[in-house]
Amino acid sequence: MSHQSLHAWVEDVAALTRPNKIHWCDGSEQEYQQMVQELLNDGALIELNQDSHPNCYLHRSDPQDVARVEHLTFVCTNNKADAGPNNNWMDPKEAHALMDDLYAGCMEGRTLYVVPYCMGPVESPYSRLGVEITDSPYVVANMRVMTRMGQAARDKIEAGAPFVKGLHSIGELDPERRYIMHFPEELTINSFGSGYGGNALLGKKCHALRIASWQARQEGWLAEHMLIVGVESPEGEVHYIAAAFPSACGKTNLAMLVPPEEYKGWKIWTVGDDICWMHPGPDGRLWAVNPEAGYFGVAPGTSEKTNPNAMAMLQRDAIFTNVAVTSDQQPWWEGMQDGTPATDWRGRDFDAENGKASHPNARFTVSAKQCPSYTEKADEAQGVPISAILFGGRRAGLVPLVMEAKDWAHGVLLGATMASETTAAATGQVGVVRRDPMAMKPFCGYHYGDYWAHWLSFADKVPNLPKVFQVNWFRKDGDGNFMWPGFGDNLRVLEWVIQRCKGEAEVVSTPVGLVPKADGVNLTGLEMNQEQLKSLITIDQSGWQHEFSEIKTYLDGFSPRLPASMANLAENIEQQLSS
Ligand code: GTP
Ligand code: SPV
Ligand code: MN
Repeated sequence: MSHQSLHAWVEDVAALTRPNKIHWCDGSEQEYQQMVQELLNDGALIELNQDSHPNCYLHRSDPQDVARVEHLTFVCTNNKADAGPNNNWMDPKEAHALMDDLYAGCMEGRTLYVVPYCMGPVESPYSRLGVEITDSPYVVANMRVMTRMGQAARDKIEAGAPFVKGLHSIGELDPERRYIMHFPEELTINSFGSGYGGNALLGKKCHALRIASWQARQEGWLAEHMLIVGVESPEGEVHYIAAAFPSACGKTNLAMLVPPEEYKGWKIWTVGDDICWMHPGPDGRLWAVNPEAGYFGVAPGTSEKTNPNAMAMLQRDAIFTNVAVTSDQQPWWEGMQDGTPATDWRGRDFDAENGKASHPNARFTVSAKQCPSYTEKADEAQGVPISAILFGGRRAGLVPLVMEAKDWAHGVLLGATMASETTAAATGQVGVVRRDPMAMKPFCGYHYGDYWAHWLSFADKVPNLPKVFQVNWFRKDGDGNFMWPGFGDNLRVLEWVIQRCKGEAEVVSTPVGLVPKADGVNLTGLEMNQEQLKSLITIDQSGWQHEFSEIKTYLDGFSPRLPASMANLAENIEQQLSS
């Protein structure tokens, strides 16, 4: 791909979509301010209280365009089987014809923005380039915060570096004419009819996960839906942990947690909150970079108590989407300790009878550098070495607070068989338990059987692999209350995880994994006692037997590409559970 092909592509797209104007984004502050001004003028952005929240704005999306749309998201591979049962598939020719029809003349009266971006630190060998063409200035403003957008990326592309081509139009925001299409073999993304989050900010889920996971398999690395956090002990030793939790299941919160009071001298360093690209390093460890430069985080539930670092980074230079506002134009959402909503996320006078003030998937967009726990490691070319990988989700029962895999292959099985309650991050029913392997169900750009085989292949390639754990912050008691305090107190679990990585702390071996001893997790300062912790880490044999019978049926759905060793391991664990 070259300079020529970027310009030729932009010309082709312009001929198809017929915009009034073409704007090549340079990513400058001046350009951003100009974009904001235009958005303010036409009402797409609303100024928030500039005294309390300088440079903060509110966007109200179309009420029918508030989350990712998994049923309208497709992976268009030449061979249907390559997309796997985990993806919607359409023939590439058919998909292109459908999209070209939608794109014909769709930018009439609008500006076409060319958004060159780099996923990952610009000078990193692990980084990847892309160009998003969009007719949404809101998308451009968000892409500037979320990616390294502008001239530096364009220069590299014009010098001949390969790039992913993403074409996006909001169309008429008609849910009946909305598609998110991926052509991994062409390194191309086509998105139409939505202006929201992962549907529209194409660098994020479309490029950095669906397309990148495809490339990662071919090239021997991993593109994952994981946060990256550094945990520094009082002795100054830092361990980096990557964790895959499904959407709205706690990645942003874990990535920037504030240690509990008892953890004097401990520090948390945030490298990433959503996406992690991992490569085998020269020292035989896995090294991770965060391809993103900003956070598109869940607002509801974020408070001084749960996530003070997020509250601090949201005081300035942030875009809020679908939050409520107070009478003095400050952003507001459910869970916030101060303020009262005057206007709901749709701009109506707030009426508690009428439901929530903010949308459950209301979000903030903010530069990573504004987070008090930001570390310059997030901009280092080689990334950070990963000591442990966590898989987690929302499970009201069964899954213990923490459990360690017996080896890499078992860790892959833990990831492949995880399940979680659905959340408002995607359209559809909320609170239904579904399998979400590696938190990648909506994002894996190819057949899960091939994906697990790829994960398993690291055992032969990487001598010092991270240890793998499964965690669950969301166990509930009979009254429906969370049994574990979560948030900052999750550091207590991370401490145990790090001890295990260092070969310390004892475990109890069970058929499904290694759990801590009852006094293994530090509870100092918590109201919880060892008896309560025990109920969080005890393995319910018959419950797990039932789980494994479901797991086996689920895994069978991926044959013939399901790795035989994985099926055997599941079988073996089930036998241990029944003996
Ligand atoms: P995406 O951006 O959609 O990928 O979500 P995420 O995984 O980053 O989730 P996030 O950290 O934004 O958390 C989602 C919701 O879960 C928020 O309302 C949080 O307040 C809540 N949450 C996060 N961590 C915990 C926890 O440890 N315990 C409990 N009970 N809730 C949590
Ligand atoms: C998620 O849903 O996992 C997100 C938000 O991080 S979105 O960008 O909409 O995908
Ligand atoms: Mn996410």
